[in-house]
Amino acid sequence: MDINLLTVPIMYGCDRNGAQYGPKKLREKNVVKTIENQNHKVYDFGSLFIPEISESEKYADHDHIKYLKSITNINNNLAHLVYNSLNSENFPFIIGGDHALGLGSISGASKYFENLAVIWVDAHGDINTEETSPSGNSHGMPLAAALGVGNPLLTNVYFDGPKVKPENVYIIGARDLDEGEIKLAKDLDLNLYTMDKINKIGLDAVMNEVINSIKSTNIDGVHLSFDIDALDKSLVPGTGTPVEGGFSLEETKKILKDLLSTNFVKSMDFVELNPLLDENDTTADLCIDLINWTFKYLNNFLLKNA
Ligand code: HAR
Ligand code: MN
Ligand code: MN
Ligand code: MN
Repeated sequence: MDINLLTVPIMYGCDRNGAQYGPKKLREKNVVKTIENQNHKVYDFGSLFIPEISESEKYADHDHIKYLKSITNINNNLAHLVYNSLNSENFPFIIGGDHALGLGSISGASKYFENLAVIWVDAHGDINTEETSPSGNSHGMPLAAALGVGNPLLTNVYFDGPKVKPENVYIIGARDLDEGEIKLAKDLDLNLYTMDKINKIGLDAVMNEVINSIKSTNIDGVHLSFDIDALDKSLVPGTGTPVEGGFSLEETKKILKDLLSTNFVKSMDFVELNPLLDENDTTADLCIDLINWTFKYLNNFLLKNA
């Protein structure tokens, strides 16, 4: 199938130097060829424009959310590219950069699909708001904003209001949630599969539950947002906020295979590689392995009206 590769070299969402070099590193590692070798046609649209802002201006737009206006603008632009990709029957594959870009991807996919679901594979929930965020880093907020919760500049990206319904949100692999995130997940009754829960009922059962749940509703598209820190800390030195107790490589591949072979994933983010933190490119090489695996199982793309 046809893939639109969109890269978003941002670090304003994590406020840590290096995440902006993820796309460059993965291009050097032949990410395009990797996808093509799995029999897809790749249109490389290059990187989104990221304005240069000095450190001293990070709180110019908001006293807690860093680089708020730039994050908003970048996500607005990304949303339109994702929407147009889907509209032209291509699969948008978005490489970051930090996870703040998830808001733009979801917003674009949400404009295209009537009833979008989001699967968020991550050590974190990324459902903080300006009130609950301990850091002010917007990569901890995109999923909340997509649910319509948080600062209006974020919740109204691309079009006003919520982009996804709480019952259509699945978080898999969380093990580092802030207090406010736990409360919001509970209040909204999100489908939250923490690592504790996964260890209790088993990954097989979790994947079956998620897939059956999506199949049993009238969801017409799934956006998969994959944060590499879902993997165990020991496997991903090249990411900004690694957390212990995460997935093994084998478990990660099972998650990706199970989700992608169902054919309902229509767009995907791949985020949070920080080449400056990496050790001998081990994380970058792991990313290439996972991207190869992803596109091996992404097949038989069916459009919503096909
Ligand atoms: N929950 C913390 C915060 O909001 C850390 C967020 C984390 N990092 C990510 N996102 N990589 O998944 O500041
Ligand atoms: Mn994340
Ligand atoms: Mn929609
Ligand atoms: Mn994370």
